[in-house]
Amino acid sequence: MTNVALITGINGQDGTYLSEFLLKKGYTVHGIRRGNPQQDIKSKNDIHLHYSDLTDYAELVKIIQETQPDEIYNLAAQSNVKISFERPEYTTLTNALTPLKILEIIRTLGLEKKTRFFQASTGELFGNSQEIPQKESTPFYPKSPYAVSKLYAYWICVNYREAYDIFACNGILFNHESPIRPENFVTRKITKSAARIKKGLQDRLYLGNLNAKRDWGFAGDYVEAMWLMLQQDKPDDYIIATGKAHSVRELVEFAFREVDIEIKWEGEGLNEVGKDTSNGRILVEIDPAFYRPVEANALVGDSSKARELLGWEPRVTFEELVRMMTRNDINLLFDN
Ligand code: G4F
Repeated sequence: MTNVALITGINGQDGTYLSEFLLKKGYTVHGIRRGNPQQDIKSKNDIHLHYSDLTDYAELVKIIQETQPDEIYNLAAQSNVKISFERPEYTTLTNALTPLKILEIIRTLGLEKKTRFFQASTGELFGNSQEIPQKESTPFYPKSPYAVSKLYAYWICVNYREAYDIFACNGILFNHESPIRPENFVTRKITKSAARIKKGLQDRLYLGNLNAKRDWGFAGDYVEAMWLMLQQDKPDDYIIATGKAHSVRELVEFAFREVDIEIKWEGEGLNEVGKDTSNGRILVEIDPAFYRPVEANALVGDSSKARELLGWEPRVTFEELVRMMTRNDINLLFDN
C-alpha cells in the first residue's frame, strides 16, 4: 500500500518541490489547484490534479472523501505580504479559513486517526517581536493582514490538535526561495532583473526597503522539513529557517556580482541609488510604491528544535541560493 498525500497549492513553488519529493518517496500524490472544474481529475507527471477553488467547502469534502489521504499539506495561500494590505479580506478568507475547513473535514469524516495535517505557517508571525533570533517560544506580533490571517491558521491548527487529537503540525517557515519563485517576491525580482540588465533587456531595477532583513533559505530544503514533521511520533510545531539574516541590499550586491557587475551605493533614503562601479550607470533606484505601510523587523529564525528532533538542517546557503537563482535567470534568457 502506498501512502497518499493531498497538497493544496500544488502549482505553487512549494507544491512543486513537495510533490517531486513525495513522488520520489513512492507516494500517490493528489493536488488541488484552481482551474476548470469540468476537467475534474487529471493526471500530470504522475500527480492527480483536482481543479477546485478552496472557498468551495463541498468540493473540498468530496476530494478528501474520495482520496482518503494519509497526509494533507496545506500550502495554498495568498502569500504576498504587500498584496495583503491591498486585499485584506480575500487574504483572510483564503489563509485563515482553508486550514479550518480542512481540519473540520478531517474531524467530520472521522479521519482523525488516519490523516495527518501540515500547515504552512510563517516567520511573519514574529513581525514586531523583539527577540532575535525567533524561537518557537517567542511571542507572536503580526504586522500585516497576511501575518494576522496566518496567526488564526496557526492557532486553529493547535486547537484541533488539542481538542480532537488530530495529528496537526505548524511548520513556521521563514522565507524560502528558488528559481521558480514568482517575481512579486524580492529575491526573484532581483535575480531576474540582474540577468536582464546584464543582457541589455532592462535599464533599471526599482525596489522598496533596501534595509529590510530576512532569513532566506532554499524551498527544496524546506519541503523536506514539512514531510519530516508528519513522520514523527507526536505532532508539534517547528521553526524552519537558516538562522542567518541578510538585507535586501546584500541580495542586490550578490545577484549583480553573479553577472560581473559590482554595485556601489550613493545617496540616502528615497534618493539612494545603486551604481555600476565600472561606468557609474545607475542600475538600482528606490520606488516608494514598493514600501509597505508597516514593515516587519529583522526576521531570523532559530531552528534548533527542528535540527534536534527532526534531524533537519538547511543545505543551501544564501550565497548558493542567490547564485542558483541568478544563473537560472541568465540561462532562461539565453534559451529564449
Ligand atoms: O520577498 P518578499 O515580498 O517576502 P516577505 O514579505 O518577507 O514574505 C515572504 O516570506 C514570508 C516568510 O517569512 C512568507 F510568509 C510570505 O508568504 C512570503 O513568502 O519581501 C522580502 C523583503 C520585505 O522586507 C520587503 O519590504 O523585501 C522587501 N522589499 C524591498 N523591495 C521588497 C521590494 N519586496 C518585494 N516583494 N518587492 C520589492 O520591490
